[in-house]
Amino acid sequence: SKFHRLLLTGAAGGLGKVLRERLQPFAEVLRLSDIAGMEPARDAAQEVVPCDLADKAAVDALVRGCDAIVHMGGVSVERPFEEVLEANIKGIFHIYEGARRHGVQRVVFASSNHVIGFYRQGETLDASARRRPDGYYGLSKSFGEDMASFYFDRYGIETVSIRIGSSFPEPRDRRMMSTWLSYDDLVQLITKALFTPGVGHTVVYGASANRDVWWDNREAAHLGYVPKDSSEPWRARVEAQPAPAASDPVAVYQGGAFTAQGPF
Ligand code: NAI
Ligand code: 15L
Repeated sequence: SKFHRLLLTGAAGGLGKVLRERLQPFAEVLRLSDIAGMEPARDAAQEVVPCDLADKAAVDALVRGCDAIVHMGGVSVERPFEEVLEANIKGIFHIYEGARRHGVQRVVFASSNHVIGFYRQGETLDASARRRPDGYYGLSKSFGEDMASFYFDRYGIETVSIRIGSSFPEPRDRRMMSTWLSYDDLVQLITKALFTPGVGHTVVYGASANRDVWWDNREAAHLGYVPKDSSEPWRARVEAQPAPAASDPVAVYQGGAFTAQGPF
């Protein structure tokens, strides 16, 4: 199936550029938005709409006319609270208010492993585990998940919050051997999140079928997400790198280095 108009925020970002190509088949019109510069629309099947997520009126206009939202936009690393507040915390509120006002029924929210970043590596978590955000960025994603929960309970807007691990072309370090999410698996997860009926507010971890994965997705089995890729082909190359000290946060916590960044 296909949406009439699908909104992708964060379209200029690392994942946004991938999704710009890979989500096009699922929409007659893909509306692409970011605060950073974007490639111009290729044809009538694309709309490029620059927008600051912190601007409520602009986000309201952005959401108007869309049937679903893939919300990837925002600050994606640990930053001073004031920056996270504008882009992520006000931003997610503006997205849901726009959705409510304009009757959008489905949101896919790019949450992050940094909502549970202070668990130790090797502990297995499911979606019900108490959140342990590892910074202002992780706190903003935790708030975003609560916003999604509230807008479902109050207004029936459905969301899948994907706690993305590390979605890059390849796993780059030992931690990413567990947290890596391939682009193909990301796209599978987002399309299931868009089209599975009756998701309410579902929280799912975004990881590939890695050997030592830390996350249990049985609570999100209704999505039918079955990862196809694995970090295993990169093991030898990653393990040839010098190992961090056993006490280094990158080797201790699921959130890795984010747990020790700042304060800004
Ligand atoms: P990215 O930083 O490359 O892309 C985020 C985009 O959001 C950027 O193009 C940026 O210009 C835009 N943005 C920032 N502030 C904005 C504002 N005020 N208004 C409008 N747009 C704004 O990040 P990436 O890697 O593409 O991630 C996409 C999403 O997925 C982010 O929300 C990130 O937090 C989340 N995520 C990504 C992970 C990964 O491994 N790539 C892991 C976990 C979560
Ligand atoms: C994230 O949430 C970030 O957006 C991404 O840049 C990576 O740092 C990723 O987590 C990770 O934990 O590897």
